[in-house]
Amino acid sequence: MSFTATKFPPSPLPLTSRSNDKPLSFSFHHSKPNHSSSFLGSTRRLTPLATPHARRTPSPSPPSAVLLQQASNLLVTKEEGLELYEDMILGRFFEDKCAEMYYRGKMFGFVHLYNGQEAVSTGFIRLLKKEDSVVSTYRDHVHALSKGVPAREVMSELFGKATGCCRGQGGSMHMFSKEHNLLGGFAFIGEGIPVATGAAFTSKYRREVLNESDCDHVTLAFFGDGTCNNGQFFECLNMAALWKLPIVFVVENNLWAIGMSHLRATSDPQIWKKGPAFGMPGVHVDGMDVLKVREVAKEAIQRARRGEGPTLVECETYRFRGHSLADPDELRDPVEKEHYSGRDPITALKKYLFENSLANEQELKSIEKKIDEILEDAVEFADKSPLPHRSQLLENVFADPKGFGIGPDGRYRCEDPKFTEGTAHV
Ligand SMILES: Cc1ncc(C[n+]2csc(CCOP(=O)(O)OP(=O)(O)O)c2C)c(N)n1
Ligand SMILES: [Mg+2]
Repeated sequence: MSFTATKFPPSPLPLTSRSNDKPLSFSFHHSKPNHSSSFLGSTRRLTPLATPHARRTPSPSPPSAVLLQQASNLLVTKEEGLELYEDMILGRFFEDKCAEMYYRGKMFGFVHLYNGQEAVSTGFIRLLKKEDSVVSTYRDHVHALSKGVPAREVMSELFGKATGCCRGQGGSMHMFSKEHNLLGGFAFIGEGIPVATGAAFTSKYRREVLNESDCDHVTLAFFGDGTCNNGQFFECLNMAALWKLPIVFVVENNLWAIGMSHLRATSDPQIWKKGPAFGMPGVHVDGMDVLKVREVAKEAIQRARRGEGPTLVECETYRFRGHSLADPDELRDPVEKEHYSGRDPITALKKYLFENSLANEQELKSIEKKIDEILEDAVEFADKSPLPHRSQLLENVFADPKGFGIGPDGRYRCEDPKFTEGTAHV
């Protein structure tokens, strides 16, 4: 099996990722509260494993990205550090603004926020080229922003306006941008994984069958822990490994699927282990640390670009808000919530930048001010933008022209004023 020959799988060695931090390890040795056998920060107890070293897959060497970084001791340049900070602040402030606008009645339907998980989006997506693809879930606003979709277009989409990235037809859960190769947010869990696998197949087909030798595009598929118990996940891991597709499966394990604890719902909660089972590397990383995520992401993306196949990365993260803005968030243990809020990824990056003299307070404040202005502008833009015309309602809907959508006179039935009153003759 090919993965034993890669440089990437979890290493039994403790690897120092930061000059002044705890060892980076792709295993269960991260800081945790006082629950000795708990799954990281979860207050639930982890079912003991059959073997004490079950996490250690046959790994010949530690990830090359980490080795590379060890030499210079600093994980980012000043410029990179500030870029990461700006992207995470954009994600965080955008979501806070969404909550405000939702409660002011500017948005409709379900809105799922990403607060707390920013290190995953930023750590992975900021490494991509424009031609690379991202496939998201219903928690997709921040993935869209990291991929470069302008805040105006994302906000407008949330307001249901014609200037949104889907002309107001997608809303919160269906961000899409052809220009930015954001291949969609998907409301059905697991629905995006086959789409991402198909996108990765396209890259390989173009390179190997159509002889487009410069087509080295990579696809990132983002999805949650709860989704890993769905069939598409397993089917796509199999196909991606079988065909060595240029894809990274990024699991954002925030320990909960709505109100269901990951530990209660999953026979083996260590999701990364499913990678080696299919013949690809599986890695666990601290998803509250953007620099660690970035190291792992670099190696996984480069591996895919080199044509060496897929990687499964489990990022242990946490959402700071309820499942959606409609969720009162009463089920999660306050101790667990407090543990993770103490590990805020933005605060952690800030600390790193200060401690390594990569930024000062003033520089970070001016980034925050810039983002505030971008968001004020985005809200104003969305608010002033027109609603889509009613005729747009049935566009892109595949229907028999003689059927429901278009009347015998060729006009959209929805244009009949009686349509919205429910009395139109269809
Ligand atoms: C196929 C399907 N089944 C059930 C649901 C209902 N549902 C919506 S979100 C969710 C939980 C998903 O949890 P997870 O994958 O961990 O993502 P998170 O919300 O934590 O980001 C479920 C079961 C759905 N959307 N699609
Ligand atoms: Mg989850």
